Amino acid sequence: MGVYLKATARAHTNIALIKYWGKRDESLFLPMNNSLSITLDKFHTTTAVEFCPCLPVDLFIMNNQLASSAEMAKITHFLDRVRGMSGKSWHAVVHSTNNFPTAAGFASSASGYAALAAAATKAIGLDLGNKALSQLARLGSGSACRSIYGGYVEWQKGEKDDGTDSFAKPVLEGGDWDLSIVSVLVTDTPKTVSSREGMKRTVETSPFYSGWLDSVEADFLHAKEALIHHDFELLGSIIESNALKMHATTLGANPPFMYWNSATLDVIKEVQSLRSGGIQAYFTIDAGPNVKVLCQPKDEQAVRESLEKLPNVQNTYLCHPGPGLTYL
Ligand code: FM0
Repeated sequence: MGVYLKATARAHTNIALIKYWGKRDESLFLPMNNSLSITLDKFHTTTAVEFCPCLPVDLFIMNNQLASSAEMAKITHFLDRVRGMSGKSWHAVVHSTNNFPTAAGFASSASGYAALAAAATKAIGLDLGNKALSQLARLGSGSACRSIYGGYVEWQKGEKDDGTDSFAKPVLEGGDWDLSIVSVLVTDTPKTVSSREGMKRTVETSPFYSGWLDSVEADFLHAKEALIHHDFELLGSIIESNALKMHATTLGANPPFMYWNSATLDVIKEVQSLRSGGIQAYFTIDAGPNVKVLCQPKDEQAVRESLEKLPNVQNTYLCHPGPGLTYL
């Protein structure tokens, strides 16, 4: 049999319950704090990688379009690591497809780099375990290290300078506790400050960043306890407050910035009013204006209906905990 260096992998996006916000090492994507996430069932990236001696450069095709040279350079940088690990120097064609619109406000870098790490290493003949895959995915985008696993996942920040102790691991299987995540789309306009730039500016300039660091470890530990004990009210109140603290740090940055728009606030208010009416729902917000609302399956329809009534809500997507990496 001739050489046939091709593999296809799929990874799902994740939503952070306790946010990764700030790096202690930018080139190794080492975080300042531990984080916690849910991998979502609805949104995934499927990536096929084929290495071939016939290629003079890497090619990256995203959703059936040739990627920009900037995107291509990032993929080549990532594949260089994979080539370095394997001792092979061939270039590759990377074919990646999201089953959700890339501009729809859902993080695609997490599922994207998790799927790429898995497909590229398998194609080139490396047999990495999930821990090594998580570390590799982290080097493309921090949050990608969590998308290796399904269900509820923690990313241990690690202490070492070389990053060998910074990787994700599962906390709870999705099937152990079914929660609902209503993903609320308020705008599909790309954000002006990327999470990478936003966290860097915040670490470097925001006087509120020390407040984040002072409290995030307790949030992480309490949220993990709440997960393990299936204590929804406790989990919800911690994750909501953790998201607010993250966003508060951006207001203190120089220059200051804010990920929310007025519709974001409308959703926040609606979630608060749902709670006053006896429905347990809690929000979280990543580096953008869209909101994710966490509730229990018994309340998911009521939560969704009330959010869809808001004039500035464009769409809602109902998600549940999803699977980890799969190979196709
Ligand atoms: O996901 O600079 O992974 O924990 O989404 O590529 O490492 O895109 F809310 C913000 C994700 C940040 C929280 O940052 O940054 C989280 C955030 P990179 P990411």
